[in-house]
Amino acid sequence: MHQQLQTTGGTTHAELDAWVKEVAAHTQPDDVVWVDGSDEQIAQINALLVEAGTFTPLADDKKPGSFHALSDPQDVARVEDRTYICSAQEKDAGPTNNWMDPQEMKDLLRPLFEGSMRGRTMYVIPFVMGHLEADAPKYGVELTDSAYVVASMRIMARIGSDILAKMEDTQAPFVKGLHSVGAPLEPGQEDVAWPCNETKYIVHFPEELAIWSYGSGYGGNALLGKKCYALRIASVMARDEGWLAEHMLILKLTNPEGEVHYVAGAFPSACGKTNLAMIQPTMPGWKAELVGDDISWMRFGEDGRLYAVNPEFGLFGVAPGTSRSTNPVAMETVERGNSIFTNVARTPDGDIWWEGMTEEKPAELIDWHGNPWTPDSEELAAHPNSRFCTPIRQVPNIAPEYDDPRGVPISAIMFGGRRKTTVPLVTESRDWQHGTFIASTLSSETTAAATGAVGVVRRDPMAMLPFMGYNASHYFDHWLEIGKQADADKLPKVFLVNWFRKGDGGEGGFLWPGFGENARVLKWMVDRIEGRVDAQDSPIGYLPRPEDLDVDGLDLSTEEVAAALAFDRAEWEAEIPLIKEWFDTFGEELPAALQDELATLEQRLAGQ
Ligand code: GTP
Ligand code: SPV
Ligand code: MN
Repeated sequence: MHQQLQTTGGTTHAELDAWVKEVAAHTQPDDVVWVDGSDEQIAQINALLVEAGTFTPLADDKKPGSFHALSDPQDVARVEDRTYICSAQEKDAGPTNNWMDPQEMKDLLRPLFEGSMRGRTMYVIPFVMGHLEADAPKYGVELTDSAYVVASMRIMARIGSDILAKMEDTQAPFVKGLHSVGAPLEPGQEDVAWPCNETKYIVHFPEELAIWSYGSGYGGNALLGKKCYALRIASVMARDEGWLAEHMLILKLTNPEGEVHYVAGAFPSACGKTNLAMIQPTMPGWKAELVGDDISWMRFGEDGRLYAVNPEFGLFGVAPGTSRSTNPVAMETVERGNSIFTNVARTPDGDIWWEGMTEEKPAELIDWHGNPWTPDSEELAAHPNSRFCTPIRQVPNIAPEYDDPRGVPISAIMFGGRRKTTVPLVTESRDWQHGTFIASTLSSETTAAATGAVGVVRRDPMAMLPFMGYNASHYFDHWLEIGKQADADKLPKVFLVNWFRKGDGGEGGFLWPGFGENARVLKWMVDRIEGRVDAQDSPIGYLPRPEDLDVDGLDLSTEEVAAALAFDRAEWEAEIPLIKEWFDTFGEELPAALQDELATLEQRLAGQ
């Protein structure tokens, strides 16, 4: 079987060749397979995954070329408490990251990786994050003993021979991603459908541009191009090279007059990026197209504006809650097939289902534990962090600019989270520094995207708390610095949004219908950018006057709209000590500009 998959003998890239040999000698796989990314090779890998029981093929008339995968029930999300930034100096990891001395960490991990690939194949996946035609393409290579990772990386990143060839041409530097599920097989030992290890480590060595991931086969823990590279390692590169690597969607908006604006939006995990990136505006004449749904790399163009590129090639989206009414574009995208569905439920006729997909629940299912399920079952059919993994090119309304290595000029950046109270539907910051303050104090209720408690309010600055590859204070400095590099009128306007505010002091239902109706908020932002509409000043920033929000055809009363938009002084007074407590985490390192902004907020709240 493996012999057939052997595609090349190796590489002429000297550093890569040496590293592959060194890792193979240490992890002791049965064979090494170079991933060329071809359809034939991926078909073979998918067949192996079906044979191993990891994949169940879905019916061709439902989801062609697609597979259903069920993980180990203990391996369902990112593991933030097992994630480390091992910079040489502890100070460079900062107070928000786990840190260990790099040498100590390697001494701890080397014995775990020793022989960890025994009985398995080690795959070599050359990939590029962003465009191969970029001025300086950002290369990576992932070595993994998981065929599921290969099949997923094929969807999520640009991988294979073209990338390797170009790396070889220039002997280009690359990020070294080492991944093992940590489940070696003894001779004759039968494999399980989802091998993994109770012990998990997701470790970054920013100075060496290296990632060592052990014990998990899931999403952001294992697909190393995504959070590990494109956010944690890339944020360090971005700091050093003067750009931004952010947890942001990128959306192209065209209004009925034909004006085009590109906006970016940072929301913590499972807080609405994919949904907003695929929005179908409810207002007549408005058009939205997707550029990116999770990660944005932004740098200044020659015209002094900030340009954003989506470095990914696929979507790894939260499944539950996705339906024809909430996100028809996502439904259409996965209908085109070629997708992997992990930890959703399977129907008897070879399709998939998750909570929220249809109003009526199917009569029978195989749930995410692999057990029979009926609507009477107490358990959820799909895990709350179950995901679809699907090629971005299948998105019906993908913006053609997605393929442009120069990226798209950003007019506005939104920050948002899940807050039942306090944070109004939309607030415009007064300037870049105030926007940086708002972003640095961003907060949200935790979700199932990471292991741990769900629904607890935590600060998630720039929606990057789990993804900053360096000291958060220095990261804030970098944001402030970026703001000084451009004319104020060329910088994106910064907005704070909250689709998740609830009535009755947080106990009631959502005050705002969300999803396609969020376009009404986007319209107000565009009008602000174009200087067409006024706003009212408030202690927290500029707010829309209720009459300025386009509510034509919206099924809400004037009072309901006002409640969604309202600034509540008492709630913000209660927020101040929480922000202070958050800022205390950073001590003296916190940029003075952010302390100034906090003082200004307090003064404004006190009516001075
Ligand atoms: P990651 O992929 O984890 O980074 O998540 P994401 O930010 O892309 O979140 P996603 O768009 O997948 O949304 C997560 C959940 O929030 C889904 O269950 C959605 O149905 C729900 N959601 C998204 N947008 C809205 C909205 O406008 N209103 C409400 N009430 N829920 C929303
Ligand atoms: C997130 O958690 O923000 C995700 C999913 O986008 S994962 O790839 O698992 O990080
Ligand atoms: Mn994400």
